[in-house]
Amino acid sequence: MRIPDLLPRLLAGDRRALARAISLAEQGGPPARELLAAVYPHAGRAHIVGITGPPGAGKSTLVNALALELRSLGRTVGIVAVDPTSPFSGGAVLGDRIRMQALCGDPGVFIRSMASRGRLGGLSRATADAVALIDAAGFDIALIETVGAGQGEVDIARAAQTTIVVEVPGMGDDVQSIKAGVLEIADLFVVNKADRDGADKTVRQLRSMLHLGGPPADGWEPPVLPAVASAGQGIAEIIAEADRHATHLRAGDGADAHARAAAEGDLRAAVQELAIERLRGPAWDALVAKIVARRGDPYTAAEELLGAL
Ligand SMILES: Nc1nc2c(ncn2[C@@H]2O[C@H](COP(=O)(O)OP(=O)(O)OP(=O)(O)O)[C@@H](O)[C@H]2O)c(=O)[nH]1
Ligand SMILES: [Mg+2]
Repeated sequence: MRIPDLLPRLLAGDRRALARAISLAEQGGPPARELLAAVYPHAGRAHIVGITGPPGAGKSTLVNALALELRSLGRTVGIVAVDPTSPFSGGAVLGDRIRMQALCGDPGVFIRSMASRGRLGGLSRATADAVALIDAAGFDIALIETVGAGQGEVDIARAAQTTIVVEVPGMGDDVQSIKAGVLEIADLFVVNKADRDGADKTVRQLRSMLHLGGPPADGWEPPVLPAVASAGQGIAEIIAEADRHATHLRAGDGADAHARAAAEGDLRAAVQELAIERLRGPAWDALVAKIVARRGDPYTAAEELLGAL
């Protein structure tokens, strides 16, 4: 389908057009850029919420429960499930599909799994594009599920306006088990599996860790909420707090700061993609060979290439 045919259907919220648009964006190159340029002015209305946390914390179950609750409130939801390994890794993704069947027939819900295959800039780029397309298609909320596995979660958190970090009881006394960097990106903590022993303790520990950091610079104290995602408990409270965070961003300069950081990230990625695309060729290959042979270095080679642009 040509972009001029795809675009009006996408903007009307057609889920099949949206799925095709995301596939097109994933392929990268000039058609992807044409599409993203055309939708850009139509995006920027959705509330983008990232959900991250360790493997098996219940992120997918939580996303499912949040989506059901949001639908009952009449709000539309686009879900991007980011699988850093493979779309065919089996269990988790298959389980997610089955779990999400209750949502499948609903035109107010869109679900997409992303895998790390593909283009330059990788998963975080592809995720940001998918979210922009969901946003342009008019969905009220975009939920991004990503497993907390390192730098990726921080990159993806950058695409989200509100980041929910999911933990489970049983951190014990080892508060160090909360990875460095995670505290900084969390706008909301959920202690899921609160039907298990030790949930209260984990909630208390997280709250005191947050207090140790002193009053937050932006005036937002991340709430710590217990939940039993598998039983739908605590879900309404999470939505209320996410809404409150969105309001907080709009009231302060938080939204602007976020929008600036996101725009800068988008521009940086675009410059990188276009520059490399233009520079690849015989001269590029010759420089690679020189660097391999240690007859040249990457910095001098980069200067040479950019000078030629
Ligand atoms: N007891 C209990 N189990 C839960 C709860 N929420 C989810 N689970 C179970 O925990 C397991 C993992 O849940 P998922 O939702 O797949 O977790 P995830 O974080 O998405 O896992 P990955 O995507 O593989 O990292 C499943 O067996 C869920 O049924 C909860 O609140 N209480
Ligand atoms: Mg999952």
